[in-house]
Amino acid sequence: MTLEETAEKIQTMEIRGAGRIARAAAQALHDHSQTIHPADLLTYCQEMEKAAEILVATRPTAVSLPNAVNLVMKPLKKESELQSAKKNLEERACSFITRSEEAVNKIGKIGAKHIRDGDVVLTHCNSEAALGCILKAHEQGMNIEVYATEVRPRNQGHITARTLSDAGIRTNFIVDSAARHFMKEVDLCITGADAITVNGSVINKIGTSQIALAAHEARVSFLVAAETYKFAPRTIVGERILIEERTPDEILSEEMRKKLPYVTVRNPTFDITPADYVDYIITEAGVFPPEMAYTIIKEQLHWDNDDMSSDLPYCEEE
Ligand code: RI2
Repeated sequence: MTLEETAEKIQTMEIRGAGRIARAAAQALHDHSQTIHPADLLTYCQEMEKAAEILVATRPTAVSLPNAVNLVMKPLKKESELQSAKKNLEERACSFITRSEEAVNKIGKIGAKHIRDGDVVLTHCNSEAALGCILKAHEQGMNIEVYATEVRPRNQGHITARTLSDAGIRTNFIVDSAARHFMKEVDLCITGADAITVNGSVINKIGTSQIALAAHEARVSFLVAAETYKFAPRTIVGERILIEERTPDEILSEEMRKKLPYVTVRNPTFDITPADYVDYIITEAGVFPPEMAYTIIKEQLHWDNDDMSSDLPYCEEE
């Protein structure tokens, strides 16, 4: 697959899920590096930088995407020779992919410890990290039941229902607006995250914050399963997470909209759940309260002040 094809698939959500798009971007950088034949190091850096920009521009919210690109690209600045620059970049891309897969696995194991035999778990959207916890608990022989939301407008809940059903887990498939109605039957909510800010707010699929609010009201635990690269370093220096707003076509056809001249369709893809409504964040490095987001960014992502001040360019002319 070419870099442009990967970018297109991420944009159209054929490749989706914050972890998956991060891995797809790393893979695309790796493949692009192998495909191009630049004459010198500077040309290589410039071409890779263009590729990085294309990938990062595909979806604005999931911070896993720029974090993955940054991990692969940033050390390019220190390179002095073309062949080793290429080799090292390709190795970093592969190592990110492996570490990402391992992280999801670890989260499943850690998260499963928070699920008790007989629990009823509610999940929203389709998060491999959140589902990993549920599947692991089931694998360990726990008798669990799940409420899975539909997830309008893109219906990612269908993928979740399919996965749970394939695993033989009793699942109740509900429309998003039924979450509060069923909350009294739920012991625990687990969702994924697209980004986590320095104050511990969780940005995840639209509707997550309503579920967290209902869980809070019902004194039901609300857990977030997220790899450490879902934490957003630049929120430390005041950058805000942009909430993607996708095409109205996902909600109402153009034909329908033409008949409703006074109606504007709004289609935000994500919302923000305040840290107050989150009990724990389960990462591959352990379980943290959301208040520890700053420490995770500093200690797990190893971001320092230099990283905060510059992003692109990854290459500098002599
Ligand atoms: P994992 C998804 O975004 C969902 O919001 C999901 O909760 C989150 O990414 C994390 O997913 P989208 O790509 O990385 O469906 O845990 O918009 O799979």
